[in-house]
Order: sequence, then structure tokens, then C-alpha cells
Amino acid sequence: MDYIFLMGTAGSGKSAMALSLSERIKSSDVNVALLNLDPGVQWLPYSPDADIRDYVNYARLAEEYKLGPNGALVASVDAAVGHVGEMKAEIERLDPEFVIVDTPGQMELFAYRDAGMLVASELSGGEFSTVFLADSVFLSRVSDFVSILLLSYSIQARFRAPQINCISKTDLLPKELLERAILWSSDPEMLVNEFASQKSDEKMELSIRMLESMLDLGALGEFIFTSSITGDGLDDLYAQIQRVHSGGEDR
Ligand SMILES: Nc1nc2c(ncn2[C@@H]2O[C@H](COP(=O)(O)OP(=O)(O)OP(=O)(O)O)[C@@H](O)[C@H]2O)c(=O)[nH]1
Ligand SMILES: [Mg+2]
Repeated sequence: MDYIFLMGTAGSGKSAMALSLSERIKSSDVNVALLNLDPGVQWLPYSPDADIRDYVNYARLAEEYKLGPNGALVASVDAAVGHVGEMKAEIERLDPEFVIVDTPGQMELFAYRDAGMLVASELSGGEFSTVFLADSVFLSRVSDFVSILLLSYSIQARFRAPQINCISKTDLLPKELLERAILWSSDPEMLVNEFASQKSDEKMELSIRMLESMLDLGALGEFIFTSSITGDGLDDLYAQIQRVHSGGEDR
């Protein structure tokens, strides 16, 4: 049973991806379970097999402790740590090959707080992968793409799990912007050159050097370009997931 955690910027399409990726995997006759770990979500495009909302009550915590929306989310994820065993048991009953985990919209909540890491390790026994989603609306400038790379790296550095990076909602991206982003993703030299050709100052120099070193060290992986609406990129994403979890063997 392999856990795949979907993480990404707010509104980047994690929940839509949970549905479209699960459908893609099921179309290969592979059993998948869906776990929702977003305590504050009101509506989901899929019906989860296990759900944090069955164990923690976001609205009640907000009311009881007089918390704002983000404080209540923090308290909910902290409280969820005590229910990991129950959620895991619900999933195990289904005996899936993959468990797709949808995480909260406020990425920092799950990605940068200890509770997120604890939940991920306890659910999966420490063996899991992450799929990082970045919204294609952030792709109009080369500096946007560099910011996405750094954000994805911050998740990788924190979870130290195999990570697959995706640019989501490519159906919304004009063709020329999509083609340019694919080049940035696959040609590090071109990316650095374009980034360096912007107005230069001391801070920029630091950013360029940082980017170059990270690319040289292979710290910044390639991106898969996906759309949950058209299904583009889902075959590539599933193939990558299989490579990560089973050394490339077909299931
Ligand atoms: N055009 C298009 N819209 C998408 C795609 N994926 C998601 N959306 C839309 O983007 C919005 C946000 O999608 P969600 O799946 O809720 O994103 P999320 O990352 O789960 O959002 P939060 O959990 O609130 O951070 C919704 O209106 C979706 O219908 C896509 O591939 N293409
Ligand atoms: Mg969501």
C-alpha cells in the first residue's frame, strides 16, 4: 500500500487532482483509496474513503477556542494526530494499492508544521511520495517559474520523500506560455539565461547563483504538465508514480 500526498499552493487543484488521478489509476484496474486531510473543506469533488472531518470538528474548535480560520485549521490538524490510527484502519480495510491523500489548501499548515509530518509518517510507516502541484497561473514570467521551483524544493527538503512536481490546470494556459514553461522545465541552461537576462542587481546575482547551484546539483526536478479537466499529463504522472513506488514495474 503506497501513500501519495498531494501538496501545493492554495487552489492549485489538489482536490480535483485527487479525483482525476484516482480515476486514471482505477482505469488500469488498480485499487485506489482517497483520504481527505483538509479539515476545513466544505465540498469535495470526490467521495473520500476516509476523512479527517469525521474525527475533528473545525467549526467547533474555532468556536470553543475563539480561533480565526487559520488558527482553527492548525488546531484541527494537531488534533488529527490522535486519530491517525483510526483513519489508517479505515483505509486498510479496503486494501488499496495506492492511497491518494488530499492535504489542506494552506500548504504551510501541512508542509511546514510538525503535525503534517507526523500524520504522513504514521499513516504510511515512513514510506510515501509527495506530488507537488503549482498552478499554471503563476507562469507568466520566468521569475514566477523560479519561485515555483524554490517552493517545490522547500517541500522536498522538508519531507525528504520522492517527489513529483506538476504544473496544474494547463488547459487554462495559452499555448505559447505552456511551450515556454516546458522549455524552462527541461532546459536548465535556458532557464538560468532567461532568469539572468532580467534587470540585474546584487540580490539578483545571489538568486542566479543559488538557482545555478541547485540546478547543477540536480536539486530541482522536471515538471509534469497536467490538467484535471482534459486529463493531459495524467498518464505521465501515473507512470512516474509507478517508477517511484515500484522501480518502474507495471502493476
Ligand atoms: N480549468 C481547470 N480548473 C481546475 C483544474 N483543477 C482544478 N480546477 C479548478 O480550480 C479550483 C480549485 O480546485 P481545487 O481542486 O479545489 O484546488 P485545491 O488545491 O484542492 O484547493 P484548496 O484545497 O482550497 O487549496 C476549482 O474551481 C477547480 O474546479 C484544472 O485542471 N483545470
Ligand atoms: Mg482542496
